[in-house]
Amino acid sequence: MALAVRFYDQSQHEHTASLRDETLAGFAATPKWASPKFFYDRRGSELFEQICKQPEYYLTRTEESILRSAANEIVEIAGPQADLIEFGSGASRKVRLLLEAMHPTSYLGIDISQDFLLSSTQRLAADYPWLDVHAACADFTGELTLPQGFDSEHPLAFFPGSSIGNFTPDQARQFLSSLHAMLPAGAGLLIGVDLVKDKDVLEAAYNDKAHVTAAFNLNLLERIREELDSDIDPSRFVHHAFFNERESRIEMHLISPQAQDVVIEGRHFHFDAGESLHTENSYKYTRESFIDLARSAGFESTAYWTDPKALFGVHYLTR
Ligand code: AVI
Repeated sequence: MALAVRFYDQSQHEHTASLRDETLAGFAATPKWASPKFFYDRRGSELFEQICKQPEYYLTRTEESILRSAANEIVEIAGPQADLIEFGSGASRKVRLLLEAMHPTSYLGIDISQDFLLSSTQRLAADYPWLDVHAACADFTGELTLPQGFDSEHPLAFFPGSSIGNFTPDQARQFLSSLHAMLPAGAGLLIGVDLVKDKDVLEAAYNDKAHVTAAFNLNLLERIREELDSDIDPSRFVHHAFFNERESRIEMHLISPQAQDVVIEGRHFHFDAGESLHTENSYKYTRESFIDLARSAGFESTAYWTDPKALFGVHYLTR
């Protein structure tokens, strides 16, 4: 059944770098890197959903429990008229807590993974027939523009999951500044941010015993092999994740245990034995260090919630 989701394809925006261009640039660099935004093809998005269910990955369930208990306060602060814009909407599960508490007129989900975005927003449209559902396929690490067709005087931006942690602090400031420029004065930004904590707890979350995070990391190479002209063999790489205390970030890498050469789009790349491809950073903030960052992008801190173990923080920022 075709459901009423208004869809906007912003993925071919001129500022959007392609998998091909970024992969070639990252493999040619020293040290080698790949952009984490390319984790999220359909399989990657499904693996990420599996990660969220792993006992070690406390982020998702903790953020959900915070949102559940803070939902009424959030509605009071945002006001009854606010429309929701979700960045990195993925499976659009956490937003349900807000939709049910707020009953907004419209919802806009923005995600880079088109199939996933469409199926999850169609589910929202089916479950909430009173809701005007919009979906924009876009890379919001590039330029931020709201699709013409989605119009709201009182938007509440929602950026859950500590996805802001996948940006460097400079990129995060830039993203927050673009969001600040895009939102009208007085609009809110509800944002989930993972907190700095014991190294063992952090490292366990990115090295789950079921190896789902490893599969998620390696899927990036599957994608390069399938979508680009490449002989790269994911089974010749291993997942490695650790907490870099100085930078306050989890780093994910794919290590080549043996020396090897790979070809991508006709270009040859050499890996020494033990050499790494750096695939992701996941920055961890304190309550204060995140508020400082948000202030530097023009936001005010209006409210903050955490869980009893202070694992995760949810900030309400006002433009
Ligand atoms: C989406 N993002 C916030 C996740 C994180 O924790 O940085 C992605 C992830 N990478 C490995 N596990 C989960």
